[in-house]
Amino acid sequence: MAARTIEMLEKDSNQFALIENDLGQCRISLYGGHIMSFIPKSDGRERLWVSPLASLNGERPIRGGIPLCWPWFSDDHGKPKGALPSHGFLRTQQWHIESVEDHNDQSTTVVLKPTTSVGKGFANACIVRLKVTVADRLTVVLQTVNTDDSAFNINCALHTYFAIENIKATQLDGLTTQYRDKLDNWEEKPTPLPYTFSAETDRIHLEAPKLLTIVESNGAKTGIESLNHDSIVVWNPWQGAASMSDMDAFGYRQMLCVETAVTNGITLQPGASHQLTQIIS
Ligand code: TA6
Repeated sequence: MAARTIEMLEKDSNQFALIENDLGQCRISLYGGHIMSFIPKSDGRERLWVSPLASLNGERPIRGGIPLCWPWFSDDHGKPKGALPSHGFLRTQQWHIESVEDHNDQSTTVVLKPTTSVGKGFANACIVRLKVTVADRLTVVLQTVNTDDSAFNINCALHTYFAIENIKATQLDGLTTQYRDKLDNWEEKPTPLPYTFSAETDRIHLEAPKLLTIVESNGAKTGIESLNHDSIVVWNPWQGAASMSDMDAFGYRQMLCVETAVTNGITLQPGASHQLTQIIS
């Protein structure tokens, strides 16, 4: 029988779950339903980046790991900027573990639910779950089920901070068409090929490739498989990190956000469900 453990620890009035099996290890903060770490046993390399200055006590969203953006992305909620919390209200509330299931392939699935799936700016009846499967890859599914008697529209994203050795020696493979540049009035521009990084980057790519790869000059490769998305967001704050209280000035060098996202809106009919999925290898 596979050796699987799940350990709960409390710190700063927040609870953390450590799930470990023969294939991998994953750490989740119950505040935010926030995955903070994934390490496959095959190579022992941490795939996720969390800022050393991240707030972990529930006072603000955790800087790093996989913030859950729902039911809108960034400030795109149809209200004046700042009227509603950026990236929605899942990542700033307490979650709980609904179930833990071991599978014959030695993987483990943990299902978590938020305290509430309604909030200021969104009032439709629905069920939200986060399904995390720990294996030699990490499968993350943000599920939305419409239990209302009317349709509703959402945006969402798995806002993943990937750990890299040096952003200046990193390339992102798999994006080839156009993106909208948040730093230039959302102007549409061609994806640079090769996709390397030398300045602040904040882009919504208007394509939904299934497979992306972060390729580092030290030979490390991180696979990012996406399902049920309509776009990919790529972000690195570069020198902007210096003005972020929960990021050290040079933290931008060790991270790259590649986000599996729905940013063009998806309408869920009553009874319908959506599973935004990112698989990290
Ligand atoms: O995903 C890119 C982005 O929308 C950036 O514009 C930046 O705001 C980033 O998300 C981080 O947002 P946060 O609210 O977590 O500081």
